[in-house]
Amino acid sequence: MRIDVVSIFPDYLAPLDLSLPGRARASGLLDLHVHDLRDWTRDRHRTVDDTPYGGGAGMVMKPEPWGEALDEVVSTGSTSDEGRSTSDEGRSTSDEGGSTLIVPTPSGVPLTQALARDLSTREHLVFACGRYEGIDQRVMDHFADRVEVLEVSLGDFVLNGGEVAALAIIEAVVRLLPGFMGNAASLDEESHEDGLLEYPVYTKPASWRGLDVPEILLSGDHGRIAAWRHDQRVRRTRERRPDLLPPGPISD
Ligand code: JCQ
Repeated sequence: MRIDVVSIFPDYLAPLDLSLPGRARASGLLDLHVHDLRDWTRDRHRTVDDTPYGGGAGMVMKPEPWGEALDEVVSTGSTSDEGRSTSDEGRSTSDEGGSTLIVPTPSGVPLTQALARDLSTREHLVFACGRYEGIDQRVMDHFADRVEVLEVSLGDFVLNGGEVAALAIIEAVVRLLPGFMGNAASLDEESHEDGLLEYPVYTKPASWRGLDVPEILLSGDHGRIAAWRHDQRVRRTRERRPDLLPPGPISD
């Protein structure tokens, strides 16, 4: 998989050189490139924002630098550049179907494990990290004619920019790549009953600061342990995420 990230703060993406995606990169599973949006500005001040049409607070990211950046980055994607002449470098028309443009924003569709799994099957992901009040909508509308464009939200809260959200999405996706280490555990994840929160987990010591591990977990009775864990999942979900449970009376 290839991932390109475009941002006015490319240094924010430095953690990608360490963590989980860093290991996928080292193993050759992931080809990751971070770009500075200002490299595609043409004025002396390298301007990326302007005041919103219609009024309102804050600034909006101008479409022109994004257009020039994404013309280049979106088309470099998919399978490989090998065998492409240097005059063709980064250009193609036929392989653009392999690119998916992702714009992290609180106004997007929610990131779910199902969406992360879908994204992990794509050949080329491009992240457009916005700042201020967002990116001129015409950028997303224009590129939607060339590639799939997904505005994606991590949840109902506001960050200063898309960079931290892009990091989270990339980590959620890269850990699902086939051949990535620790993948056995993530396959396992899918075998769990769907749509419930996880049960609480414990390890040694059996007693810590006066708190004991639930005795059933020490019993060796795997049937009762499985039933207890299921009950914990249901209780936890009812308490923390009732939106995940089907409507109606509590059945246990
Ligand atoms: C993502 N949950 C919150 C903030 C505008 C593209 O335009 C904008 C992007 C951001 C950054 O993303 C988030 C976010 N998921 O704040 C404002």
